[in-house]
Parts: sequence; C-alpha cells; structure tokens
Amino acid sequence: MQASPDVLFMRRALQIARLGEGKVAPNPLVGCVLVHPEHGIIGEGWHPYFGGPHAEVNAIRSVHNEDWLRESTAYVTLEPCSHFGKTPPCADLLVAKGIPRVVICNTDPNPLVAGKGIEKLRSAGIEVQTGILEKEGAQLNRFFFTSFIKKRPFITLKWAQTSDGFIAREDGSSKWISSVESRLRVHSWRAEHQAILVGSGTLRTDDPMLTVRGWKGKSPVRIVLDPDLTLPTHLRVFSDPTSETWVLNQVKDESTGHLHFKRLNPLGFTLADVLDHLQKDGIQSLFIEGGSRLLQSFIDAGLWDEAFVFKSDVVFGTGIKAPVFQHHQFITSEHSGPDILQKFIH
Ligand code: AOF
Ligand code: ZN
Repeated sequence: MQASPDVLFMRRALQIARLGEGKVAPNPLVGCVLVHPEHGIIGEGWHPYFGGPHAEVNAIRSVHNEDWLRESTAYVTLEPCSHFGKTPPCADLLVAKGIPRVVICNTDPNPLVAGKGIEKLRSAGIEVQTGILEKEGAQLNRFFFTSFIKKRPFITLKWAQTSDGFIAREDGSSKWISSVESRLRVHSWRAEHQAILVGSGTLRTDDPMLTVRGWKGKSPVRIVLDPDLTLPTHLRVFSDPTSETWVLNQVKDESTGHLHFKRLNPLGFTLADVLDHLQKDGIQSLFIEGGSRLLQSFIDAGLWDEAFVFKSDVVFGTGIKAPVFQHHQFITSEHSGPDILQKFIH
C-alpha cells in the first residue's frame, strides 16, 4: 500500500514524539511537524519532559520564517490542547499563527481537552483532519490512554519460564531461567514504566533491587505490598536509595528519604484498591515481574494489558508452576538469545 504525504509526515511526528520517552509521564508523548507546500518540513518539535513546552510550541519556535506558517499544515500526534495548564493552549497558538490546516493522530482523552481543542481550531476556520495513524498513536501513548479510559495504570506482566513450565524452584529461587539478553530487555522495560511491583514472596527469596541497570533511563518507583509491615527491613528495596519505594500497608503513613509508607484501607485492601491508589498518585504504567501467585492474581482479576513471557530451554523437573492466562491474544514471538520471547495482550 502506498503511503500518502499525510501518512509520511505523521509517521515522522510519531517518530520525534518518542524523543520524550521516559521523561514526559504522566503527560503523553507528542510530536509536531510543520510542513509548507513548497519548502517541505519547516519545523519540528516534541514534548521533551514533564512540565516542559508542548510539541506545537517547540515546533513553531524552530521555524525560521513564521510567514510560511500561514500556508503550512501542522501534523500533531495528539489533539492540540485547549486548556491553560503549565503552558497556554496550543490550539490558540496554532490559530494565532494563521496555520490553515491541522492533521491529528489521536484526540486527547484528558477531560480538560477531549475534543475542545479540535473545536477551537474548527471554529477559527482551520481545516482539521483526525485519525491519521490512529492505531500507531494509541500504541505509542498506551499508558496515557489506558489511565484516562480504564482509570487505572497500564499493566505489563513479565515472567520467564522453563521449557517444562516452571517459573521458579520449589524454594522460590528463579536464577538462570532466562539469558543475559533477556535480562537486558527486562531492564529496558523497567525504564519505560513509571512503577514496578513484585510480590512479597519474591522480595523475601530474591531480595531484588528493581532498578534499571545496564540500560539508560530512570528506575521506576518500587511498589511493595506489605499490609502488616512484616517484611524484613534489610531488604534492598528498603535500603537502596536509587529510586523511591512505596510501601502500601494498613498501618501507617510516613516518609523518610526514598521510603514512603502509604496507608490504604486499614481493614484490608484489594488489587483494585492498589491500582486506585497508584492512579490517584499519577502512576500510568505498572510493570509486574512476579512471582507466580501475584501474576496469577492480576490475570484472574482481568487486570492486565500486555504480557511478555520468556521461554527458555532450561528444564527444572519440579518447582513453582508458571502463571496461566485466562483470556489472551498472542501477538509476536522472537528469539532473545537462546530464549523465545512471546508477547501477548489481554
Ligand atoms: C498538546 N501538546 O505536546 C502535550 C499535550 O500540564 P500541561 O500544561 O503540560 O498539560 C498537560 C496535558 O496537556 C496532558 O494531560 C495532555 O492532555 C496535554 N498534552 N497537549 O497540545 C503536547 N504534551
Ligand atoms: Zn498544548
């Protein structure tokens, strides 16, 4: 299929939107390309970090001759905003610069905007086209969209299993199932997510750091579920200050350094309560690494979006069984060193 110029320019806008990856959350990744009928691309910009200028502002700043804007098309991956946030509305800016045509990938689910940006443009006489590469845009900002639509963070599950279907030995240890390559991928996914969660069993047996190592990017907030505060305090998630640790519990609200105790319902809390709390604290993406029981409880509750499963050729014979999906859709399978990496969506 031949790609039209609109598709090509939007593809470019999506490409530069990614330059904000790992830095914009809980805002979306947004790219903007300004195209003049004779001069081609005359300006580009993206939302670079949370609180920073919006993509449209940076794109317009990059243009040498602003007169060209009166004949140009703006390709924006997200509906231009209509609200006064940390910056004035981008829709007003596009109108003020006399841009005659705006092409948009996705509408903004943020109720502050949600169609009002497009309305502003149209009522100023701008020709607006929406839905160009909509699926690609939805995939790029799946964390942002899920958080607004499902009112909970986007949930990614990950585990590694032996060829005979075990996630760990009987004592809970899971060393040497997946390869060095696979573990590096895990660190790249950690860097993409805002928060990371493992079960208390895994914390006790593996004492993981849950930080990003060997890859570039920010370590996610470590979420620990410890209702009665019975986990040993020497665990590395408590002592290591690389990133914040939020201990969701029924006992106390207290903060010292990187350690934040957050008291949820003192009578007990559910997975839904946990997700609700994270959502309210601005967490749009949650990476869940195990163990089997915690993963299975999210699967059984239907609370997941994407899953990565490594299958290694190691054989354990006995051990703790890997989780089992209820409803899932197979997406891809590829090699990851000696392992096979399979991707599923809910
Ligand atoms: C745009 N262009 O590049 C982005 C938009 O707090 P603020 O002022 O940064 O506003 C954040 C909201 O603005 C965010 O939730 C989303 O609705 C929209 N993001 N809009 O026109 C951009 N990043
Ligand atoms: Zn804006």
